[in-house]
Amino acid sequence: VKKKPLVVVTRKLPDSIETRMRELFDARLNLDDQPMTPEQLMEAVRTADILVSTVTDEITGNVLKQPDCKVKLIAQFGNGVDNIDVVAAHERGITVTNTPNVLTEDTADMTMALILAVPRRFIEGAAMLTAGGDWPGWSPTWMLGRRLGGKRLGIIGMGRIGQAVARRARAFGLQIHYHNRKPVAPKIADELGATYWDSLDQMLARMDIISVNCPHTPATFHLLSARRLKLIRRDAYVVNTARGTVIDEDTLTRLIEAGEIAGAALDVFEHEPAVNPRLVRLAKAGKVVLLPHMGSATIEGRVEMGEKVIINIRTFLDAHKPPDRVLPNML
Ligand code: 8YV
Repeated sequence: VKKKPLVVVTRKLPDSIETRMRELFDARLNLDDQPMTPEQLMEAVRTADILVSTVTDEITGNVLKQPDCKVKLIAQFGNGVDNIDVVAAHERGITVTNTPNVLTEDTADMTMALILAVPRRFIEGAAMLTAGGDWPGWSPTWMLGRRLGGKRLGIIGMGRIGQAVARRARAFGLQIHYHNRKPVAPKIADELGATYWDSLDQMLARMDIISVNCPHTPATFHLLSARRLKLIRRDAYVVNTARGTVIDEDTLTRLIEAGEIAGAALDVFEHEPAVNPRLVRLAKAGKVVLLPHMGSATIEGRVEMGEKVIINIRTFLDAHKPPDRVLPNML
């Protein structure tokens, strides 16, 4: 009898996915869902044929360059693969896959919610009532926010998620602008009514709301650097559902504190799960909205991500190229 491949799964996955993995593979599941320590991760790549990883696993070059590293496939449960040294994996002949598409719409929904959240102040309002706060009753001048319609939204990264955000934002009456490595196809730009900015600097200086929707790659680390953040208008908002590392978070925090940027809505942070206490203070003051990395967190999405992981593993084991391979030149 052929031995089933050992598949080590670093985090707890939806029940239906774990059941299927047990049927198909010799699956070593992580039932108590504690993130793996660096030592456990080192050990996992030495014992597993296949590793199912998530954003919380730092799979560095050091982890992969161990002489007795055995793993042949790293099947990431997630779209972003910035936690994996893809170049080091490639050099060692290790295949890396991710789970694109299935989380696009959910992430775009959450981005849209965050685009609304700070200007329309609904988190602040809800928090006040939830805390049993004293509501003086309706007043013509109370809890006023800013209208979305007619404002300019600047999307950084016009891939699948950026485009899904643009479609939603257009329905809310926002004018769509974007910066990307290259313009999208004219047909898509037309459909989205989207204006391309080759210069990120120039776009930043003119937008009312900026939404970060690009992956973290070496080229996008601190893309919103201190210098660029200073180009943003005083009455503008920054939204990030991509990766915290794309923004110089400390400078963003300082600029909001100083009233140089109106506010921000952040689902991701530079040093997750740590959240800068100064951002928390700004949240209490209604200047920012903070979410704990929930962009793709739907039951449906997580099951579909798990199904994609299984397809990638099975195709790999059938000696075919898995559909969602990530190659260094894609970064
Ligand atoms: C996932 C994400 O929850 O897919 C991504 O890139 O940020 C999230 O949707 C996480 O990465 C799981 O690995």
